[in-house]
Amino acid sequence: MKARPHHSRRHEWLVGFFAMLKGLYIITDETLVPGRTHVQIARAALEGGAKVIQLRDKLASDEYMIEAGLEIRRLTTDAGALFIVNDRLEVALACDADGLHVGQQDRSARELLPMLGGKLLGVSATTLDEAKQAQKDGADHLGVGPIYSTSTKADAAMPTGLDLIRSAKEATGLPVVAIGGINEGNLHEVAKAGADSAAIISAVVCADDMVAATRRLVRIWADSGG
Ligand code: 3NM
Repeated sequence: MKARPHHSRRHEWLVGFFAMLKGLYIITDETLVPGRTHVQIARAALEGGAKVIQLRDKLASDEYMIEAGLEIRRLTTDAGALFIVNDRLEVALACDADGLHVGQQDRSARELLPMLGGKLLGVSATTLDEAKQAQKDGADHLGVGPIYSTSTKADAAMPTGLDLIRSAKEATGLPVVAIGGINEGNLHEVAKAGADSAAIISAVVCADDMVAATRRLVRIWADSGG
């Protein structure tokens, strides 16, 4: 599914998106395992059954990200998966990604929304207040976390625990993507806590076999009622 809705079709598009935002959401990261590229990670995650791929690179040039993003756009379209770009509006637009994800430190949702042309907009929240504010600012889904402690994000906040998944969902009615420290040992708790999706970096990117690791996570998610 591709994000080309006219404004009047946004509701219809979002309903379709909510159905797709269920399951494993794998975020690419080229800094963890030297030589593993965004495209390789995305390809493996999709082969393993990921439903959403996010291209995330805090250091690379827009040009570099666009080149990777165009390939990930093709791969996600072929797999029937969603493609989200972290932080970089220009990259999301150039690659025709399905959406953009921003953190609390990135450009504000309110500022970005009019420039997104109907694409999805996810916002990270670490507290219930941030979740409510994100919704007011126009977010259509939330990234909630870090649920557990993580060393993948240098400036990650203190772990929120699982309760924020349900409270953010109840307070906003928005789909919730849980993130931070999620792995094969705790994914079942995240599914049972009511998350729509689980966003994962290191448990896939650092695995010896990224396809097999994604497959195991997909299985755990399904077996836990996610
Ligand atoms: N954002 P891992 S935690 C990118 O809390 C990111 O908003 C977070 O990586 C947040 O799955 C995080 O390896 C890192 O813990 C997630």
